[in-house]
Amino acid sequence: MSAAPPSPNWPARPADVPSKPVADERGESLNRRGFFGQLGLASLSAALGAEIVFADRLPAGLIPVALAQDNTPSPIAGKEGLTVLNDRPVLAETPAHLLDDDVTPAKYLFVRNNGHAPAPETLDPEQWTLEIAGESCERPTTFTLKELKTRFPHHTVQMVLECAGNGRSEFNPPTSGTQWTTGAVGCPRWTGVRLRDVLEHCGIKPDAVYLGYYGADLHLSGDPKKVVISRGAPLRKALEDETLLAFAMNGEDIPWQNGHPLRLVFGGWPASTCGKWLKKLVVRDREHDGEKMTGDSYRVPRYPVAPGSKVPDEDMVIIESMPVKSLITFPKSGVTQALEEPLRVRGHAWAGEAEVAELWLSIDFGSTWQRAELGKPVNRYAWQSWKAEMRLPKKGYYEVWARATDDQGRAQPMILPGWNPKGYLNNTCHRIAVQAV
Ligand SMILES: Nc1nc2c(c(=O)[nH]1)N[C@H]1C(S)=C(S)[C@@H](COP(=O)(O)O)O[C@H]1N2
Ligand SMILES: [Mo]
Repeated sequence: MSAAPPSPNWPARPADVPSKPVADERGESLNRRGFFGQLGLASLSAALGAEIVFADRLPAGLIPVALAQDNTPSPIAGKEGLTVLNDRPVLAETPAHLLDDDVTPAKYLFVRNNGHAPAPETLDPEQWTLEIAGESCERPTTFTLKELKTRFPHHTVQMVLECAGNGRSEFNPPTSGTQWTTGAVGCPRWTGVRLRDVLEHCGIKPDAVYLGYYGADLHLSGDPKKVVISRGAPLRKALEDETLLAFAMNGEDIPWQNGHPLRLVFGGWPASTCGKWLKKLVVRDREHDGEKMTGDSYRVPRYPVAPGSKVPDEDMVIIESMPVKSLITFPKSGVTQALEEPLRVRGHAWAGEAEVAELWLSIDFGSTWQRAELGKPVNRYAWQSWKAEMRLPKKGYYEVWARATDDQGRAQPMILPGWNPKGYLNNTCHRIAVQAV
């Protein structure tokens, strides 16, 4: 027998917080509370074109996911079917159903640029160099990419890459930054040399505590002296087996927008730590103080705060491990399902530095849960695939919700985790719409 289902932890939405507009299928703006003020359940069902079967369990104020989705695709070079959120800088996320592969193909890996990507003709692997320096590096050295590849053993690790702001669009009140829905995540296979091997070769002084990176991208202002982003991780993280200086992804060159010819990859940490178009690393005797290491950037309050709060700087802490999370990658949201057939559902789950222990599914807005079959990760920091067969009791509109629990007993919240000033770490249950006919 399976363990008890995860207990509901429905968050109280503060009554005085202004609701965020949500675009409906006709492109009209709906106000979450206004929507339900004007429309009853009957008109909601009419808009969906089906009866909401578990309507008695539908939380007040929740927009059915079939009405809340917006998958307007637009092309960028080398990418297929991604939703482009911005073009300067390029920001593009992946619709959930395109993340169905166990190993994310290059064409489906999201793009998050803080500045302008270096021009492709400047990214010659033959000419590329990486400088290792910083006050806590014994022997500062500049390697050519060729030297890195020939001097150090190669390792291949499949690792989740997820922007800490993935899911930001759902926070209320809205927070500034890219309004990602669910698609700023992927899990390709990275090949490179271990950062530890290279750092040990250069010598790490006993006072070293942090590693910072610099890339070759250009600041949005066009000022070459301005740094786009310069983050990193504590030395203990930098020295892990899985931390790579990656020169290949899925056995090929890393795509241009994703950091070709060299990028840093940390397992289970925000993707902002994984410097692209990598030119320089600094071994620091203090917490790295590069661009986007301070203030609200990639930081969250050390205690829960009321939505909309101002949080003192000294109470903000750097995000480390990403939280437990999952995606339903099949079927595509909005699918029509024959009632006689079992509904086959599958997806992936991941939990930062932890492992996913359980995956539960609900078709009745989180009232009851069914356990899915969950696979093991191919290695630490890879996502885990899961699948299940479900039975829909009668014709009508359903939502499938997926909820993962990690090996520390932490589960995804059903609607929203704690609000924070920059809208990071939204690991809400993913929801898809299904209509049984
Ligand atoms: N040089 C450089 N590295 C960078 C960034 C950047 O703008 N420039 N963005 C970071 C952030 S915030 C994220 S989420 C990931 C995105 O990686 P991707 O574009 O390959 O998906 O790269 C990180 N590394
Ligand atoms: Mo990010």
